[in-house]
This record gives sequence, C-alpha cells and structure tokens, in this order.
Amino acid sequence: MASGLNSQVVKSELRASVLVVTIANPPVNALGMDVRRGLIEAIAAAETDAAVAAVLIVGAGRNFIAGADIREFGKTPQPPSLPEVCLAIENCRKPVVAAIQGAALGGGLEVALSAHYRLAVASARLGLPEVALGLLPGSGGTQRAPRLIGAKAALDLMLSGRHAGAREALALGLIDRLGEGADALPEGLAYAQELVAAKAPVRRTRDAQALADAETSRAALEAARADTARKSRGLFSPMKIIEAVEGALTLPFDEGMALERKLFLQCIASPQRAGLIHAFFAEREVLKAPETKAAKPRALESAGIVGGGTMGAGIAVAMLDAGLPVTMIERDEPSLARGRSHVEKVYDGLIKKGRMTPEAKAAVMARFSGSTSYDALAQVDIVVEAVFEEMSVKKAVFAELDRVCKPGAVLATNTSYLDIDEIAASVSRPGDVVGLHFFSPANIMKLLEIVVPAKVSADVVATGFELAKKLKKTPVRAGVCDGFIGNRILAVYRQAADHMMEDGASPYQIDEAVRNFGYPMGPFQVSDLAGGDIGWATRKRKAAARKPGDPKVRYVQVADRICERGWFGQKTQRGYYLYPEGARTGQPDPEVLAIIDAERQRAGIKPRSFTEEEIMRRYMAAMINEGANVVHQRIALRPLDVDVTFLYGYGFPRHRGGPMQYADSVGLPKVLADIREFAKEDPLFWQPSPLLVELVERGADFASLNQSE
Ligand code: 3H9
Repeated sequence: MASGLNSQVVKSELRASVLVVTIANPPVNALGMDVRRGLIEAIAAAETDAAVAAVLIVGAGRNFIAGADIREFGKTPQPPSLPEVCLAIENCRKPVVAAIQGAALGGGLEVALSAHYRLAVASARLGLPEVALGLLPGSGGTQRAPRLIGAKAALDLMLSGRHAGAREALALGLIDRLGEGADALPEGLAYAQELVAAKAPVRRTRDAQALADAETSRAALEAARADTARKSRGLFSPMKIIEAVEGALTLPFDEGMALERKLFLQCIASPQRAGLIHAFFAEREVLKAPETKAAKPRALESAGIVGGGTMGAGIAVAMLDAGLPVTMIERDEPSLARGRSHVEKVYDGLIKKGRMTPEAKAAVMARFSGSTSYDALAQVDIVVEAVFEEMSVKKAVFAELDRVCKPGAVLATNTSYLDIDEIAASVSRPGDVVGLHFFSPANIMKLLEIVVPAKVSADVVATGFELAKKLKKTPVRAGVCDGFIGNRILAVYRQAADHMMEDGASPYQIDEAVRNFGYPMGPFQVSDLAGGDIGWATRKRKAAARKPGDPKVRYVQVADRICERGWFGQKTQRGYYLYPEGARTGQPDPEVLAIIDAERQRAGIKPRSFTEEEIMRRYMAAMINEGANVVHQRIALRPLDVDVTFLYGYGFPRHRGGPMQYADSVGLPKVLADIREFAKEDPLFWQPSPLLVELVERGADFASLNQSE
C-alpha cells in the first residue's frame, strides 16, 4: 500500500484516489539523496497501486523545492540522480500534478516540469537560477523548459537566473493554473481530483511543441548567444546553457538530455562553480555573528544622521528607502539645506529616469526632517554619525549624542579608519557605541561593515545586523583597526600595485590585468573615480602619524605628484587617465607616464617588464596575505568574512568566490612560495602572514577556518 511507504523526508498519503507526496526536508526542501530516493519510491508505488489514480507533489512549509542540495556538489554523486528522478516522474503512467507555493527553483522547477500538470499559488516564485551558481539546469530543464515555453523565454529565465512570479509563470505557460488560495495543498488536491474526474491524460513536457517554429527558435538562440558574448565576459556556464538549448532545438529529447548531462558535468568541474557556491554560502554565513546568536536587536523604528555630506545623505536615503523616518543634523541652516538637497537629488534622479513619481518622492520626503539642534535626536532609536574624519570632531558629536539621546539608543559612527574604542571611551555609555561603515554611494553599495569595539553590548551589534537587513545590505562583522577589514587590505594591495607601477608596469597595464581577472575596474580607475584627493589625505595622515623609529617602508610618490597638480580623477577631468569633456571612460595620459618615468629615475629604478600573470600574482598575493593577517588578528571572524567584504564592497569577481577562496583554489603553498620569492626584493613589505605559514605547515586551507562560531 502506497501510504505505508514513508521516508523521513518524503511522505506519501492517499487522499481519495490521489497519492499526495509531500517533500519535507527543511529548511527549503532541497533535493538531497534521501529526497531523490523517496520520490522514486513514491512514483514506483503509485504506478503499482491500483487505488492511486493520480499523484500530487507538494512541498511542506513555505517552499515547494529550492533545487538540488547545493551542499552535495563537489562530493561523490549518490544515486538516484535528479535527472533519473525527473524521468521517473515524467514516465509515470498516471497523471502527476505539482502544486507550488514559495520557491520552485532550479531542480525544484525541473521536478515540476517533469510533472504532467502544474498549479501555483500567488506566493510562488519559479526560476532556473543555476547560472548564479556556475551551473546549468541539469535535470532536463534545458530540454523541457524550451519545449514548454519556447527558446526565448526559457533562455531568458536560465541566463538571468531571475525568479518569475506565479502570474508571469501562467502567462509564460510554465504553469497551467493559478491557485486562488494561499496554500498549495488543497488547491493542488482539488485540481488533481478534477483531472481524475475528467480522465485527463498523462501529458509529457518532452512532447510539448513550443520549439516547433524552428526559425523563431533559432533567432532566439542566436540573439542570446550575441547578448551573452557581450555581457558575460569570462563566465563559463552561460554559453553552456546556450549550447544545451541548441541541443533541445536540434536533437531528439534523449540525446538532448545526454548533451545536457555532459555540459552540466563540465560546469560542476569548473572552478567558477566552486567560487559561486562558496559565495552563496558565505553571504549567508556572515549573518551568523556571535552577537546575533547571543542577543536580540533593539527597537529600530527611527533614525538620526549627523552630517549631510555625500555620505550622510547617502545613508539617509538608504534609511528612508527602508521606510524609516530620518532626522538629519547639521551645524547651520545652509549646511542643512545642502544636506537636504543631496537627499532630494537622489530622488530627483530617479524621477528623471522614470523610476519614481513626484508623489512617491513627496511621500518619502515627508519622513525626512532636519535640525541644527541635537535635541531633535532625543527620541530616535539609532544615530549614525557621518561627519569629518577627525577624532576631535567625532568626539564632539558623540558628547552631544551622549547628552541628548534616550537611554538605549544605538550610537553609531561611520568612520572609515578612526579608533572606535577611543570614541566609545569618550561617552558615558560605551556599550551603545558601534561602527557602521557604509560604502559610497551609501544608498547603493551593498556592503556594511559592522565594527565591534571592545565594550559594545551584544544587542547593539545585533541591531547593526538588523539594520543591515532592513536596508537590504550585506553585513560583515569587523574588529577595530585602521581600515577595518576592507580598507586595511586595500591599502596593502594598492601599495603592491604602486610598487609594480614604479618598477615598470604602467597603470593602464595593471588596470587591464585586473579587469581581465574579472574586476569591473582596475585600481587606478577606481582611484580616479573615487577622487585622488581622498587617498592623498589618508597618505598625509599616515605620514603625520609616523614615528621616528618606524621601519622605513617603500613609498611610491607618483600619486602625490599627480595630486599636487590638482589632478584628482574624473571630477577634475584628469587623474591617472584623461577624461576629456567629462567623459567617464579615461584615456591613457602620456604626461602621467612621464611623471612615472621621472619618479623611477629619482628613485634610481630601471624599469622592467611585467606579464599580466605576474601582475595578478603580486596583486593577489598582497591581498591574500593581508587577508590572512586580518583573520589571524580576529579583525575578521573567518576567511569568508574577508571574501564577502570584497565581493560586496570592492568589486571582486564573484565567480572567484573572494580572495581567500581564490587562494584556496590556487593552493596556499603556491601563494606562500610567491610571497617568499617577492620578499627577496622587499622583505619589509612581503612578510608572510603567520596564519598563512601555519596553514601551509598543517596542510590546511582557509576553508577549514570557515565553520560558524
Ligand atoms: C540545482 O538545482 C541544480 C539542478 O539543476 C541540477 C542537479 C542535477 N541546497 O536563502 P535562505 C539553505 S542548483 C542546500 O537564507 P530564504 C541556505 O544555505 C540549485 N541548502 O532562505 C540556508 O541555510 P542556513 C538551484 C540550501 O528564505 C537555508 O537554506 N537553486 C539551498 O531567504 C535558508 O536559505 C537555487 O539556486 C539548496 N538548494 O530564501 C536556489 N537553498 O540556514 C537557492 C537554500 O544553514 N536558494 N539553502 O544558512 C535560494 O535562492 C534561497 O535559499 C530561497 C530561500 C529563495 C530558496
């Protein structure tokens, strides 16, 4: 009897003549080995049980099925494979219905596509997001989806990885019916019973005819190929998806399936798959800081911002966008008016692009208020200070916050490098002081470093994480040091780039190498975009802080020579590059090359040539080594926190997973050997991190340190 056949994660129950097969594999009903086995058994039982007239597949909890179990990739595959499961469902001689709520993604949607009829309720999100993991839909998705909804729509889903809502899925023909209620089970059951009563036939997606118009299908394929060649530079799986869909156009179903399998296995073997899946888990792991486990966040219903400059206004916009009322403090009315206009400018830009209506702007701005008196912050739950980067100025602000804010208010600083312990020590409530380091433009950039000073209360840190969630940002917990995680590491590999420039590589060659590695921009382009004056100010500050006995580190003066000429990058129409008439793409500047030559001569350096490979080896070795130091000193909890910082704040190519994951993929012994080789020229700069040395000695990698605390 079918209803007796119950595994832990797949439960079957006969209701009237419908065998209800429920996948109950929390948290998201991923298709791990037990689920796959359970499904095969349930279908086999339905075939042989005369009491079963139809099968209904549903997911327990919020989701249908979120796809294959991603944790299994890279391990030895266990039978049955998901394509086999899907084939068994499709081959079932009794009608199989999938009833979808929540996520039906990847292998989850492929299970549904193998069923003969599909219903989804309004909450459903359907998609084939494998591309985001460096994969292709590998359980018949590349063969069934185009046959069901046509090549164009299927390619769009597979190449974008986006989720379609239930209504869109209906319009596309991905589902047959939209359920009216919220719960897929009763809706699906009624649908299955209706099909049984109507003696509806088994209807296999492999026989669907949406590819019948060969000319339209071929055109869609070629358009996707051209578009992908333009957009997905260096990515492996998008072209494989196109190749598989071409198979759907040209081959019989079974041969198309074999091609899909072959291409899927190529994707599985690709380092990009490892990098992207690492990124997927890492961006979830960063949420699990010790404080978020230990404490509940405080109330977060209103916010104050001190400072209406670019940063303060950007943070205000991020808060307003999250629905919070925001009070901005500035020292006088003209500054406040400027701050307000910075905020309004963002929304006016959206109106201009047609992405916001004037009424919506008015509604948002109704939640914005400003004052020149700190007393206006008396009742806010959180204040973020974003004033000038100078300790005395920060302390003066915090003295005011200490005076006016209600007990329990979170007092946050957006400093990029100042000692937050010192700021916290200056107030009567150090437990309430935390760092919230936003990245510019603060309403757009996804990274939020949550900087944890020694005396902060756990619930204040947890509130920082809660704020990140409200703001749809990715939080990374960081310890206090100059530059925290991101800017501290940046300062080091940026120096490595400067050294290479002085030794013979041009900034243009370095930028190109970095772009070819997968970054959207190289370091000299970034400097031109951010404004050379910012780095100049930091260098002056560091120079002023140097003590007589400090070791004499190598210092490349090219950037100073450029800044002294007032060339700060895009905003002054020249920096490392020329930007004629406000152009955003720079052109190489012969005068900059002359400045570099002069600096080489002054330093007595005979320029040598660099290959792209050497440039990247040095650039990455510097980044990885400082990343290891940051983990070693507990500034970052785990290597993955460094990875997420770089993926979300510094444009690191996602398919490489982050610098520490990249180091693992290269092999730590090789990275260490490089550093030791470079140290022969400059032992002060290239000091191997003790953590890197220890891991190599133990034969371990960074991944081994990634377990959650
Ligand atoms: C595939 O299907 C390949 C096939 O074509 C071919 C095979 C042959 N596996 O995101 P959340 C975990 S590839 C394992 O915080 P939400 C996640 O790590 C797959 N674990 O929840 C987290 O764990 P923890 C294609 C998974 O409500 C927990 O579940 N599918 C998987 O914000 C909760 O996740 C996808 O790419 C998984 N597939 O969002 C979909 N999915 O609590 C990937 C999640 O320990 N998943 N976990 O940190 C998602 O997009 C979102 O998780 C989802 C829920 C929208 C479903």
